[in-house]
Amino acid sequence: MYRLFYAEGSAACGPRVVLEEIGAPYTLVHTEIGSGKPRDVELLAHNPNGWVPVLVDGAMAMHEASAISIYLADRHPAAGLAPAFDDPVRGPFLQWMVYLSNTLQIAYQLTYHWARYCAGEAARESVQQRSCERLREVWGFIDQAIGERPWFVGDRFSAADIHLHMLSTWLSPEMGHPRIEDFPNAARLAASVAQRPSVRLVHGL
Ligand SMILES: N[C@@H](CCC(=O)N[C@@H](CS)C(=O)NCC(=O)O)C(=O)O
Repeated sequence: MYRLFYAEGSAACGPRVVLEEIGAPYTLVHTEIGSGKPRDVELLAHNPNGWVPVLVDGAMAMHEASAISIYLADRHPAAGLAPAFDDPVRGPFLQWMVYLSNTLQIAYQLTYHWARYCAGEAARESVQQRSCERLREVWGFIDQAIGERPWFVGDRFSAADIHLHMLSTWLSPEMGHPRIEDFPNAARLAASVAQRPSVRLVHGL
């Protein structure tokens, strides 16, 4: 039985969709992640950053949403959520899972965790403005990469589509972010992912 340290609307949603898709039994550990709020002691033992998600699988615990999704997809190949090791699109799959995590997620952090990226309040506006610009640049790059294809990697649905959809739900035009509709290929893909029962359950659609 997997355990997932979880908070609604957080980076834990993607791994939870993966758990739903593979049909493995799991329990959620609902976790406080509000700024300034104390963190669950067990969460901190597994991830001293105090972030969700953390996946616990027996004696193993790991953090990082995209790594958790890859781990789960590889452990349950019958679900077909990751290309096999000898599949020609295995490389691109890993590339996009890492890119979503280390480039697109960071563009959001400049909005939601701006204080991590500047020395003080005086620079807040500049950092958040750059976040909006960066989100437009990175989503534009992803949109071009998707092109006419129905899915992000190869010709089938994968954990990369789940991760991309999750990140599309973080766009906040009220905060100056672009809209997903500004990127028609990404919007089409995210809309397809949003039809899945797993995604409707986790994202409350
Ligand atoms: N690089 C981590 C980032 C996870 C992350 O940013 N989690 C947020 C929720 S979306 C969190 O727990 N934030 C609490 C905090 O920053 O203290 C991942 O991809 O899993």
